[in-house]
Amino acid sequence: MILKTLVKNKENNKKSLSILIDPDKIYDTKSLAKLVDLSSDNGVDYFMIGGSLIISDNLSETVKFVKNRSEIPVILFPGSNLHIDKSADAILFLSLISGRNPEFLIGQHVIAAPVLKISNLEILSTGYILVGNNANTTVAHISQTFPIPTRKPEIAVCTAIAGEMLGMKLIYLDAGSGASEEVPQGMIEQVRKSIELPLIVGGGINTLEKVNTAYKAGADMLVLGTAVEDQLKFIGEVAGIKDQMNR
Ligand code: 1GP
Repeated sequence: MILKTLVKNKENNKKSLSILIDPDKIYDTKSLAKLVDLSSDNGVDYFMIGGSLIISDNLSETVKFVKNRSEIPVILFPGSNLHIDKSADAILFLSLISGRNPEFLIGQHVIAAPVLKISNLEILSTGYILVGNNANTTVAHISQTFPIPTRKPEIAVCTAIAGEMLGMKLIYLDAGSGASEEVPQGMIEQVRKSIELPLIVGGGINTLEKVNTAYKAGADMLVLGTAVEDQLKFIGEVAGIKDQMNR
């Protein structure tokens, strides 16, 4: 059970690391194999597979490939109710609580629910909070929502508290894939202090300094995508920081 592990890790202040694989971005099997092997060797905790678009039809192939090659659990990170693959281990059942688009708050969920109910996927109910100063990103455009501005941590705090009160099990602060500005340290700290739930942080984390800062500010799990695609050796370096913190 992934949720149980995440809750226990949070209680013990143990950090975890997820690598995001966007099926649209990694085309050749050789580089995907390398990414998976390096992740296994370095103790990466989870793979997340997904993205807000998924233009290619590589999703189920990617999940299968990763599952065949490693023991690391695969969590789907869906951009819509079309992005379900039953051979994964779990799915982030995301409600986009920073936005006010009913489709992404509850609409897609209603459509996906019966399919998910009969799958073996672990359902991870997640309050998904987009952060950033630019509504000009893929995720903002596709979701037709505005992110929470980086200088408004209090909105993120109230949103996370509401998510927790609504019974969600995880909170995910995301600056969006490839973001030029990551979720600010102060916002992570304030959200961390306001909720008991495990806190996931991602988007634009592309240096070891940012990794350190986000973990220290209170992120229980970091999600890294773009920086890993750019340089596979980043996996080992980040895992090193995580291990050091968990010692
Ligand atoms: C995006 O948080 C993830 O949803 C990862 O972002 O690709 O910027 O690492 P990056």
